[in-house]
Amino acid sequence: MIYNKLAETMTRREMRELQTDRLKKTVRYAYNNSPFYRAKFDAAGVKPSDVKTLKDIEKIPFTVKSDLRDNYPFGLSAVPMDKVVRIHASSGTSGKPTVVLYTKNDLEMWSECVARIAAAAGCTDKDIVQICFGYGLFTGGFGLHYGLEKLGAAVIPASSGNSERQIMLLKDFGATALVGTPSYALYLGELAEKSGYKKSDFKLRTGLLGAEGSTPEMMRHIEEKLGLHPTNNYGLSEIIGPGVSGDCLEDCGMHVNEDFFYPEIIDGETGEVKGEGEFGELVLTALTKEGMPIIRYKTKDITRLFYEPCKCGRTTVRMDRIKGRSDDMLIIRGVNVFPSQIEGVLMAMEETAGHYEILVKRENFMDVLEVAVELKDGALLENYANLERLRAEIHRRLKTVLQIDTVVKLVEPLTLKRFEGKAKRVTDLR
Ligand code: DLL
Repeated sequence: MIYNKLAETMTRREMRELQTDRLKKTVRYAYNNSPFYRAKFDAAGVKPSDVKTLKDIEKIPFTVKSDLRDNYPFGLSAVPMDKVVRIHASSGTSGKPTVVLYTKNDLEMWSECVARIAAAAGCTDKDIVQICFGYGLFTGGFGLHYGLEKLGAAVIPASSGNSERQIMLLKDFGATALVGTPSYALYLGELAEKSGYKKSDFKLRTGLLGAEGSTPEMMRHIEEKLGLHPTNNYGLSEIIGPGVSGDCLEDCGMHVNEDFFYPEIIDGETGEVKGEGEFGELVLTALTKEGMPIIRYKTKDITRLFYEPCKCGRTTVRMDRIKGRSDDMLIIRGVNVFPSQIEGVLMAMEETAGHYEILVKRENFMDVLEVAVELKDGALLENYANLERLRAEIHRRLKTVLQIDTVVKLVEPLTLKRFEGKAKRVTDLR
């Protein structure tokens, strides 16, 4: 079902006209209301009147994460506090969180976006949806919650944690859709199996999974464990939270709500804008935001865009699943390695479960990449020859993909750390 036919099936020309109109308005709005943006534009010698076409966006300097940190907490605001009705923050890895502010209209737009991506993933008002994202400063819980309510689904605000109880609720309430991170969905599937449940004990049909990277192979593991159709959705706090883009059932990239978020792909180093289908860093501009306008935000997420209309009927631009973050990219002995490449290899093996850890260290001035992966069946550990064969095969496949040698460790089922929110799989000790 297409939630908003008008917005999601426009011709390219209509979309560009709408985006141009909204871009001009938002640039003027930011300049007039946000001291941060006024200073940024003035420093770059750009005036709102310089932006007449979509292409003119390239005259505007980028906004980066440190702009938000340096202006902590409310320095990017464009409204007085009496217009703010919600405050969220993302924890980030170091120092102060980045804070985001929403007006009533911002929340309305956010719910609309989430309702659209949930409908694209196959959810309807008949669904019973269990949300396993944390309800709090993180945008995942509340973001999905209000969007799914807007769609008319019955929402179970289970929040994160207490996995045994999550499984009990899934079963007893007959949840038909699950919302969470891919790694947590997989964990719930495993735990259900271990606790003696069968797939047929659940009515799950759809997984609305996001907030972290995943590979098609990982999604297949989730499907196998929970018997649902997993879909991927993307967003980030600085732009709105979840709802920036999401998969439809054609499984060919995530439809961007581009009447609200204008995407560009750039070369992260030079800032040069790239063409359709080329990989690069995603840059997003919120086209209607009031509380905290954000223009040309460098997400650090690596993806590419496709403009061809989709078989599902939507004409909105699609973004490929995130290949990695530019700051997640490991440089091992001079070679660029994305954790998602390692995941792709590991998840494609029959014998391994969905859990792995990546450790990078330096030994004798050399980078060492160590990959630990859980076996599906612990019995394999008792047969040295088979174990060694599997280890060598994983090593060989990783070498083909990464072009470097790795140290592969096979570990017993259920021994690596599990996560209730976003998984942290990489430790870099260098
Ligand atoms: O993770 C918002 C969200 C919540 C999205 C729930 C989807 C579902 P932040 O905590 O600000 O916001 O983290 C944003 O997470 O820049 C990406 O690096 C990563 N990310 C989010 N969704 C995906 C995804 C939320 N589907 C950062 N695939 C982003 C890969 C994702 N990475």
